[in-house]
Amino acid sequence: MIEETRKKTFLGFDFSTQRLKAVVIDEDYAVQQEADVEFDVDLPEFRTAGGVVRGEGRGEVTAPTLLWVKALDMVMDRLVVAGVDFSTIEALSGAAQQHGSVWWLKGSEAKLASLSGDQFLHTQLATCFAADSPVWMDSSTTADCKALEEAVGGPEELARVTGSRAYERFTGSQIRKMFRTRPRVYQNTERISLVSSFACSLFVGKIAPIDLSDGSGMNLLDIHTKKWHEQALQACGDETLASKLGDPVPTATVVSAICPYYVQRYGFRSDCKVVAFTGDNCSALAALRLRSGWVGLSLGTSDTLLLGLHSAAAPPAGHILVGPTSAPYMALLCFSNGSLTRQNHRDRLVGPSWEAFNDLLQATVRGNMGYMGIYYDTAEIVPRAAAGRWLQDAGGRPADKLAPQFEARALLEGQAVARRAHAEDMGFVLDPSSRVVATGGASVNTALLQIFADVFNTPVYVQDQHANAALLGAAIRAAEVWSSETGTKLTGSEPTMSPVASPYPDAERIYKPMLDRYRKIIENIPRLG
Ligand code: XUL
Repeated sequence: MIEETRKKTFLGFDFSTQRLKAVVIDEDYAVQQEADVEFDVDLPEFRTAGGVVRGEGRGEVTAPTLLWVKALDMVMDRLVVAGVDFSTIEALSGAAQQHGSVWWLKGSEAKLASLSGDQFLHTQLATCFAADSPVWMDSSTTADCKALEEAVGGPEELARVTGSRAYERFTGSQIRKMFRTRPRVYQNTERISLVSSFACSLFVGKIAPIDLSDGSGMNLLDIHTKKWHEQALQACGDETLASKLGDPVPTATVVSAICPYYVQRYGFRSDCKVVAFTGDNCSALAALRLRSGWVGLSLGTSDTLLLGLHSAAAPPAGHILVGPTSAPYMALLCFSNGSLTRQNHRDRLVGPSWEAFNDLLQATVRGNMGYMGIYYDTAEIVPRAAAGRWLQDAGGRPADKLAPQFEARALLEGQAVARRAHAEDMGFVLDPSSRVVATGGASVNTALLQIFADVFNTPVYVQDQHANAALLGAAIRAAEVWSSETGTKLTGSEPTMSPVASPYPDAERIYKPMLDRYRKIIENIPRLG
């Protein structure tokens, strides 16, 4: 077959908290095959619950690293069963839960370099890990966070340099805890990987570099110079830490060709390219093809906002990361009151029907005659605040109760206004090319999307091609990096989406004042420390 007409496919993985997923896409970026391993169910011998193990110490949450290796053996076999022809895969990449760390014992890189195609990975790498992997759900490092912030000149300075204040789940404080409480593990560790770079290592047969985007979730990387921050490293380990981490690389990097193990065992081409793996949120941004000035809106249990940014401001809340694609930076904002809160109040106001709820909305006008509401059924992360409910009338006076139709609109408008206000706090600027790209369960609700279109004064598009944006993003990144390296244009590279909601001409006049009112309201609600 001549080179141009040979079938080309791309493989993506997502090492998420509860499962490992894989997807093969073609040149149109259409899904060809998928496979999935659920840790608790398929690998019960590791005794995980939800993919993790809760430790004896308060807030400790880890995952047995070998579980992920064994899951890869399994998912590869499932891809074989699904009929994947590995010889058509031009490039592969992956996404992984952010912040978790992998502790490679001394001598591990040599084992990675000499994998035999006759055996499973997990039997050959069984003795490679110095400790279980602390994961993003761990919250046991509050003291380490304080120490890190102090060493770098305070929380604002740490946020300016690394893109985030110190967070318990971020890798820097996790490393500091290991250094402090288990010095022998630290000393015996050859290299420290993120879950993403660890997973990439399994494909390249050497310790893969940390990519800049996922590396921004460590509180250790200077996101401006794109180098490790000396003071932060010193605060979290000793003089060997920089070499344990290795130099970070841009996310759109081909790390190397796939290692011979996969050629022998599965029939991959020996020149199949392995593109640096990255964090799941970074990968989701890639799946939505977000450019600077675009907003990715994932409407799930909680609402996550992904923003493409031209430059990096010091974020008061949320996180700024080096961008995984063309936008130089990205922001990540996670609002804990999302779909669950919307549903609770729908049920309270009209029962379990979105149709009935949307009828209520239709009975009100945009701007809700000045009635506003903030609904936190659960403690909120952005801003950090306790659960509560605050209602106001048009004059800014607190209201105890509103008629159901006003409550319905106050809830949704309040959420959309909060998303825009906090996006702007991160340095996000709307421009004429801006758009909101919505995903997730609630993105089918066009009444909700119309409110987002008006509040952001920008059209809303829906990405419904695939439910799992991080997984699809992994395969798309493999395709895009391969395409730019080889100079080959791929048919899937131009997303074909059409807007599902567009703003009314008076949207900015109605909602701009509400943004100011929202900022005033949140100044006065009880904050968590
Ligand atoms: C992001 C975070 C989570 C994990 C989940 O900061 O901690 O979204 O990436 O996999």
